Amino acid sequence: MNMTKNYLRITPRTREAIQMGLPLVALESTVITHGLPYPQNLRLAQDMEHEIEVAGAHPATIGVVRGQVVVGLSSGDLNALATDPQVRKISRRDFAAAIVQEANGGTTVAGTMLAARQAGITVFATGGIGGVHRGAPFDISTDLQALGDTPMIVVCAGAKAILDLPATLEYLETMSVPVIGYATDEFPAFYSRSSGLPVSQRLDTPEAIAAFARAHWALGNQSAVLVTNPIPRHAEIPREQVEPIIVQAVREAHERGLRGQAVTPFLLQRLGEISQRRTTEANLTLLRHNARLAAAIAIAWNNTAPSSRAI
Ligand code: PSU
Ligand code: MN
Repeated sequence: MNMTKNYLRITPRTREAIQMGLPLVALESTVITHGLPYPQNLRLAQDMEHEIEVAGAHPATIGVVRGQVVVGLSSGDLNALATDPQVRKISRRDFAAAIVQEANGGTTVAGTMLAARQAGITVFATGGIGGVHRGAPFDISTDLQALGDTPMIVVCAGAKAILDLPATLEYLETMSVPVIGYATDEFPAFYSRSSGLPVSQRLDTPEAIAAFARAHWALGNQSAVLVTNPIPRHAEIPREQVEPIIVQAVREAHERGLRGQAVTPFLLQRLGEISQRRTTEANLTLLRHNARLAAAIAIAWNNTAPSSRAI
């Protein structure tokens, strides 16, 4: 059932935190390798870990280094992934290829969830999950499958606005994934706080989220609890401003015939160029914001002793 230790390496600091039952937050690395340019990507990775530590929890960034799946990347590892021009994007099906070819890779939401689960980590922070792409209804991110079959609390700022949000929400419903609005009734749209679409449940505190997750899993559900945390107001790009840029970038992706893994990184990069980095700045802010909330949820989760669980 577990990846053998040859494939999965939990670094000592992270292993100790797991063994001591301390609050942990997993972090993905595709945002480092394919989501942001160097050196912002490296700084962001360090900032997210710092936010989690300041909040009183332990970060464990996950990625693939020379064919080994690492839970709790060192700063040297982060630097290697942030600067490797050959670095791969690793979703669930890509692990084995990276392992046998001893490659470096950034793990997506789906890939990170797989490794975090093997390590026994319950809370995970990212920027925006993948979803159903616009105008390409068969391009559905594996992130949605992973959310459907991995019991984990995943904190995000909604699905990336480049996606078909109504279709993405329908898919999450099909996969039995509760979509929690953190202090909001609306599904946030990544760069914008609102989408006009409802969440399945609003919750206003980390403690309520921890209690919700316990109840969800106590009944035998295997799906994730998706917590959506709207981007802070000061960093928000209103929907009517970002939407035309997204339409343009999606059109360019179609014109270039981009497919598969290349689509999301292209769109994020083009949005940054067209908006003169405004979308990139918003992305950085929401990532740090999500790290903070995830740390609070990890602490709340740990404070609810399993012995006091009423199943
Ligand atoms: N959020 C960001 N930047 C990113 C991603 C999310 O702010 O780069 C990544 C995540 O790792 C997510 C992936 O899992 O994009 C989705 O890619 P795809 O649509 O190809 O499944
Ligand atoms: Mn895709």
